[in-house]
Amino acid sequence: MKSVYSERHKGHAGNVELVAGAIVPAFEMPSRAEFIRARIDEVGLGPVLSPAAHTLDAAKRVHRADFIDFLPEAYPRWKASGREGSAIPFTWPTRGLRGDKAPESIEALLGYYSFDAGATFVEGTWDAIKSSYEVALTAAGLVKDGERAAFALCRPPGHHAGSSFMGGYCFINNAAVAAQWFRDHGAGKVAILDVDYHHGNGTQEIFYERDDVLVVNLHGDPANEYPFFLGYADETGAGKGDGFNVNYPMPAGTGFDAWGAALEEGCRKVASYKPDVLLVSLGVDTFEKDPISAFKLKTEHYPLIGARIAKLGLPTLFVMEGGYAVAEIAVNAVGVLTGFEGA
Ligand code: SP5
Ligand code: ZN
Repeated sequence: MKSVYSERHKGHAGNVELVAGAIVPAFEMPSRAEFIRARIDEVGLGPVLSPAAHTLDAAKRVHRADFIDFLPEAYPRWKASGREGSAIPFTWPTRGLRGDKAPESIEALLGYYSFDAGATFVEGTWDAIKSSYEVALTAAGLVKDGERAAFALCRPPGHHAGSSFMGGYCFINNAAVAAQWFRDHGAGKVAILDVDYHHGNGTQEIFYERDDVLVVNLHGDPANEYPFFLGYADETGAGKGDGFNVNYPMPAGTGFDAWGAALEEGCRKVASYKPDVLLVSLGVDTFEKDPISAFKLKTEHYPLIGARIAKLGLPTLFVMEGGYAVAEIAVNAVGVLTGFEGA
């Protein structure tokens, strides 16, 4: 399987987050992608290509144009306003405040275009976001041109980013962009299977009223797990999209027996939808040792996930999302891919 990777992700470094009252290094860090990159060679998965340059047009097919135009401006404006350090959202227009009116101050804009403090900017962040987007589109091109499968080693990840907001380490929704790109390049129907531990709220929001993109999500129950405010089983789509969004929320402590059963059901939904192409939002934060998650999957289970997905017999684009037990995420993420290839 061919992979696409860019070292430009490394500029998105030194970010922090607030955990239990302490400012700590963000769990989403450059070594994540570096470990996966190294593991690809270690197991001989296949060639690793650099992404081709892309304009932002494809991003604006699923995101609001003003949001996409804001992203490259965010850090330069933060600096120009005399502020120091990284740019971190910290005020949000929740109920009772005006969420319809774009403010002027950069501090306010960061909140206007986000849902949490987890999308933070340093100097190299925009170039990393852009490279991650280009990685996804380049890998999508490989699948369109006839590869059975490809791996987009995206960093930063994307599935929490919605049509007009970032959050949860995500800025541009790489999987959603690629899904729309396939639609715009001849695919009639696309399915997205999101196996990241966290609900892919951005992907769900983007396609919620559409029947041409099926979205299936396996994740921690939002009653008790981030992103909390979306991801329940009764969210099945709306309007034309009714029946084309499927959520499998699961409790903390879920192991492979129950998780694998949900994957089986999700794969059956995908199969009966008969998509022209499948995207997998590949998070491996379901791992038992993930530092911010609570499922109990073991390393031996990841190849089984890949093998089950391969059985669908679809052109498949894997898009990297989360996973934070740094060294092990490489073995687990690439384990899914070798399991797919071996099937
Ligand atoms: C792409 C992705 O996986 N994003 C996840 C964003 C999660 N952000 C919230 C982290 C909450 C951390 N809670 C720490 C518990 C430590 N035991
Ligand atoms: Zn996650």
